[in-house]
Parts: sequence; structure tokens; C-alpha cells
Amino acid sequence: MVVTGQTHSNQASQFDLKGYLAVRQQQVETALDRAFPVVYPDKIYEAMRYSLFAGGKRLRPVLCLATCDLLGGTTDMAMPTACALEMIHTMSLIHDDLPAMDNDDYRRGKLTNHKVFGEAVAILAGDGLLAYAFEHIVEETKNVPSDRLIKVVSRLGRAVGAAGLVGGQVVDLDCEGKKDVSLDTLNFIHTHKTAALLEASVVSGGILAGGSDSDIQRLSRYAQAIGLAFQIVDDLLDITSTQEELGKSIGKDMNVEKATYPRLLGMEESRRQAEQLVESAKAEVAGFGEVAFPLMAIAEYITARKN
Ligand code: GRG
Repeated sequence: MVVTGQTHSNQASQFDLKGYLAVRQQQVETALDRAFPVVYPDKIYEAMRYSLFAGGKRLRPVLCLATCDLLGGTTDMAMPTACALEMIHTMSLIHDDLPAMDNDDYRRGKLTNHKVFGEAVAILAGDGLLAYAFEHIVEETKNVPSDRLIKVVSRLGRAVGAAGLVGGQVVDLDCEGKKDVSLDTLNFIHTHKTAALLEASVVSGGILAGGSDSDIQRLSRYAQAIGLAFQIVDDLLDITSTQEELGKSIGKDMNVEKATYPRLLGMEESRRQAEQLVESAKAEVAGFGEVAFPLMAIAEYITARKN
């Protein structure tokens, strides 16, 4: 039977994403919990665990596990990297919420790290999570050739540093209070702040499984598209959602006159572009066949999500 991309797209919509996410999220919770026992000095481990277990969606680890699986790898091969991705993501949220950055009081429905542990410990909790993420990948990954591990560590370092999250954050801070931020600049901010780590998550699973260069490029294009769509939806939710639903302060972008997609493009056009990005992401991976249903369903979830 000839199965077209469109047929796969329709079938992917029937995929039980809720069930898939529940299983994957539970696997990640268990592995993260094991990775982080509380030892002396307790305070820093408690601060790291506070944000790590505050109820994140675990999207980045799930993406990493899904792409490793897609290319024939096992859950065990990818789990240390999946956990490391969540550590890095959590670190970036802790630092993003600091008074010197976005100065937020709530995250994941709870008080932000610095509100509970103080600014100094929050900075150190972020630093501790970031350093441990790399140690954890190298120490805990089994049955993966070391050349693949080196590639993963290198791509992750790039995604986090000035060529990724840090670079995006710097331009974002620079743009605060400016009324003439262009769409190109906004795209730069979010391809670096948001899409870079999502891309590293998707691509690292593929590298661990031993994917070919063309597989990895395909996964990378998928990830860049969902990364940008994710941010556009984030901006829309900041306007349309509630603090209870989002678990963080809402309407903040409006209040601080931040450049956002709805501000630059309008609500309708922003939603249209997010949907278009999701369609192009799905088209990138449709050729992998049924094994790509989780990735296609995750792409759809990104525009449908409520938090
Ligand atoms: C990485 C060294 C280093 C510094 C960090 C602070 C900073 C530099 C970058 C900010 C990165 C940032 C906070 C981007 C926003 C990404 C984003 C859309 C987060 C929300 O992700 P969700 O919805 O959150 O997946 P949960 O809570 O579900 O995990």
C-alpha cells in the first residue's frame, strides 16, 4: 500500500499522545529522582530539586527519547541525555526568573526559586544543574559509542552558550522597552532562546541512536519549526490564558511592552504562522512512517496546548 504524507498526518492525529506522554513523563520523573539524591550540603540539592520537580511538562526529555526510539535506539541509551536536557531547561528557567532578568515570582505554579531560597542560592542551583547535566550524560550513558556522546555534548554546549540560549537572552534583554524591534530580531531571540534547546533535544536522541546525517538534518528542521511555533503559542497564551492554567504570571509581555509575535503580527496571523510551522514540522518527519507518529502528534500538541 502506498501511504502518503497526508495519510500519515491524519493517522498521527489519532495517535494516543496523552497515553504516550504519561508513560514517557513517568519514566523521566523516576530517572530524574534517582539522579538527584539529597546529600550535604542539603540546601543546594533541595533548591535544585525544588525547581526540577515543580511540575514541568518534560517536553525536551520526551522529544529526546522519541527521536532515539524513532531511529532504532533504546530508552536506556537516551535517558541520561533526556534528564540532562531537563536539568538545563530548569536551570534556564531559574536564571530567567531572577530579578536581574525577568524578575518573576511564579513558575510552574509555584514561587520561583529565588523567592524561596534567595537569589544567591538560586544562581548556584542553576549553576549546579548546568554542570551536573554534562557530568550526568558522560557518566551515566551506557552502550553508546563515545563519538556519538561527544557529538551530543558538543551540540548541547552550543545550544546553551552564546550561540544559543545565552545569545538569545542577551538580545532579548537588549530589546526591553524598545518599540522598534523587527521581526528578524524577534526570530533571532526565539530561535536562540527557545528553539535551540528544543533542537538539541530532538537531534541528540537521533545522534545517540546512530542516525545518518540526513536523518539528523531532517530532525533538525522539524525541531526548528516546532521551536518557533512553541514560542508563538507561548506569546499567545500570555494574552489568552490564566495564571492558574499557565502556572506563571500572565499579561507580563503586554505590561512591559515586550516585543512579541502577537504585537508584531497580530493574534490571527500569529496563530496562522504557528499552524503553518507545525504543518511543515510534520511534513519533515512524515517520511519516517509510523515511528514518527509521536513526533507528529507532539507538533500538533504545541499549537493545541493550554499551558
Ligand atoms: C543557559 C547558561 C544559561 C543561561 C540561561 C536565562 C537564559 C540564559 C535564557 C532564557 C531561556 C528561556 C527561559 C527561554 C524560554 C523557553 C520557554 C518557552 C520555556 C517554557 O517551556 P515549557 O512550557 O515549560 O516547556 P515547562 O515548565 O513545562 O518545562
